Amino acid sequence: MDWTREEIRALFNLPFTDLLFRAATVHRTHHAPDQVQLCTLLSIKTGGCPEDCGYCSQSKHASSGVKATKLMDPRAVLQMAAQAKDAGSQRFCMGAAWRNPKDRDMPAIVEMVKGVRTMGLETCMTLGMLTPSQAEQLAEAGLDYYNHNIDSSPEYYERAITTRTMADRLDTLANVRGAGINVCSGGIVGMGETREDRVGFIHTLATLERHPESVPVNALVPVKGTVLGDMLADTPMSKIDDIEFVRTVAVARITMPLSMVRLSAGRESMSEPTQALCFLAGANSIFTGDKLLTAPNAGDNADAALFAKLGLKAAPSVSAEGHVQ
Ligand code: SAM
Ligand code: DTB
Ligand code: SF4
Repeated sequence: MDWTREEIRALFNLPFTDLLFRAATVHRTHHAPDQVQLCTLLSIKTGGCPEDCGYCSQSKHASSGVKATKLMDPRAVLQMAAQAKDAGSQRFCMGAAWRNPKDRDMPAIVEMVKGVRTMGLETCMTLGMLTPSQAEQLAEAGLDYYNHNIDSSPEYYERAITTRTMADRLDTLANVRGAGINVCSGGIVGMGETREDRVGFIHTLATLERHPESVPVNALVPVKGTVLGDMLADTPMSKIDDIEFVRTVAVARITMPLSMVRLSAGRESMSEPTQALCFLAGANSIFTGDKLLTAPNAGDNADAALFAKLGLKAAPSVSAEGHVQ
């Protein structure tokens, strides 16, 4: 559907109970409402990134204290993937703090994709901008998903990042699509943007020629030493309002009914009732484990307890060949 900004604004403006009812109805029409997909993140190359994303601990423009590392050895990556699989994860997402991969990095990246896939895990990579030929190489290796976020509305984007444009990001998404890889694209809520920016953010995703198969909705994790982390620490409005966050999840669900909506960063500091509202509003995927890329995550024990309380279960995992296991 071709959503207009007005329609998306009207969804955000609905009484909360109406919005939630509508989102939950869309959700259970297309997805099992008691199932949540489990994904595990690994930072395969941390820190020292030349980009200036104002939220990110890994930018070399930030003084967050995150140490820069080299690209991990593929064997060490496979060990981590095996642990994730044992812990019940379905998808293994590998992230690198790059503006874009260099051609000399590609053989190691391809080895990681092939190895993780052979284990029967879905593979996802997030490596920054991709050329059409790099996207082709990843597709040939069997990469299932590529994550590249638009992050915010076109208007707010420029306040958060100056070293690459929203148009650059959309080009990479087109290259990923063109190579036949599933698209994972979302953004961050709580960077000091307005409601109208959240409208523009969802509108950009929901009017892509094809909706991203996965839509991560992150709540800003304010990191000391980053532009946005420090800015928010100095203002009373230090964290996105929980109800507004749930509204954003609900509007993503209604406008992109078939996508997996991932309750991503920021869950660690989110109350159980807020997370429960997100699941009701249509979130059906989370990151497991006690670490995201550099920031803390809720952790498997907390998640197991929450799932038990809510009667949620891990979605059955799909092997690389597409068979339900
Ligand atoms: N360097 C690659 C890129 O930016 O395309 C991949 C890794 S990057 C860390 C992936 C995404 O994580 C960003 O686009 C952003 O949406 C999210 N992210 C990064 N730092 C965050 C933070 N402090 N809080 C919430 N989300 C964050
Ligand atoms: C996404 O949208 N969220 C994940 C994943 N894509 C790569 C990353 C969240 C990063 C949170 C900050 C950190 O760990 O440094
Ligand atoms: Fe680099 Fe990605 Fe962080 Fe931006 S979000 S500074 S591109 S690692």
